[in-house]
Amino acid sequence: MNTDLHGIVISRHGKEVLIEDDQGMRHRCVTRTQLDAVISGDRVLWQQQSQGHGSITRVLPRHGELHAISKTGKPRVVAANIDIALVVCAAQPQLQIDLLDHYIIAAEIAAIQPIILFNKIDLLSAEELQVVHSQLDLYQTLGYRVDYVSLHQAIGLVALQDELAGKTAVLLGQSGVGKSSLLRELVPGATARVGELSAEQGKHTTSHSELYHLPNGGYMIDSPGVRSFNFIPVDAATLAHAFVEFRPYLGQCRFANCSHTHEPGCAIKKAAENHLITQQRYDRYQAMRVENTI
Ligand SMILES: Nc1nc2c(ncn2[C@@H]2O[C@H](COP(=O)(O)OP(=O)(O)OP(=O)(O)O)[C@@H](O)[C@H]2O)c(=O)[nH]1
Ligand SMILES: [Mg+2]
Ligand SMILES: [Zn+2]
Repeated sequence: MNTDLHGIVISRHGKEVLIEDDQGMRHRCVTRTQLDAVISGDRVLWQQQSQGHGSITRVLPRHGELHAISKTGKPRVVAANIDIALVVCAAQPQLQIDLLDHYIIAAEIAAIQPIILFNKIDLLSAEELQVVHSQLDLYQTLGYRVDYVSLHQAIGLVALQDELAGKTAVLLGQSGVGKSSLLRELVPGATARVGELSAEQGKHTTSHSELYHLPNGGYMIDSPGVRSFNFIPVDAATLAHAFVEFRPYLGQCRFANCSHTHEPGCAIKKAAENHLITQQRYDRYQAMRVENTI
């Protein structure tokens, strides 16, 4: 009779799941069909079948589960047991604040701590960098960590490495911002491919989630470049709570089920009018509510 062993999921390719056991040995495992959602970062129970091969019997309960809508429109888990979402943006491709908000809100909904990483500062003049600061200072005010880095010039990574030690982080951000490059800096020996041309897709983009060890303990997960990122629909209350600056006012509206759009006596609207919530984030809430509420 086989005994159940513990493992952590490194990556998944179709039905085959690569796991690592407590001794750091890797095994190719098959999953049962009902365990379809097993993904990088999952802690699993598994049984050895032969040298280097096994079968997963159970996926252990998760925290910090990140969902996205796949190209076919179905919700899917991108990564599991995440503590930190490293939201990478860059000088090139151009910073998209709406996308940044989407990543941050998705992280907040999943109770994952977002950290914003602005990469490729080597491409910007002092004036241009100032413009970026004026866009990202808001997020610092909201309590988020914002790091300005250049992976090419090795600027700004030391403090981040300390912050990540012992945690599990996932890399988010649009294609080309430098997620795989960051991974190669943070994880010596990582083989993540950095955007060169491939015949098939036009780009060597990362095509599946993979988990890597951080040198000071903890893990990093490189997820596929999410182009049209969209998270699974949430109700208005969950969405409002994901906007951190709304939280002090939640529960103070005249109506308990206030959508913070048109209702009289809305504490959120009032806070926005009084500039305690920025117009930009209030508008983003409205837009996301329309797009995402069930
Ligand atoms: N100038 C400059 N270029 C950088 C920097 N970091 C990364 N790049 C370049 O940006 C390009 C994209 O980097 P990747 O790491 O492949 O980007 P990615 O986010 O993993 O992209 P996907 O896998 O498609 O999601 C590569 O050509 C890198 O060499 C930087 O600090 N400065
Ligand atoms: Mg990549
Ligand atoms: Zn309200």
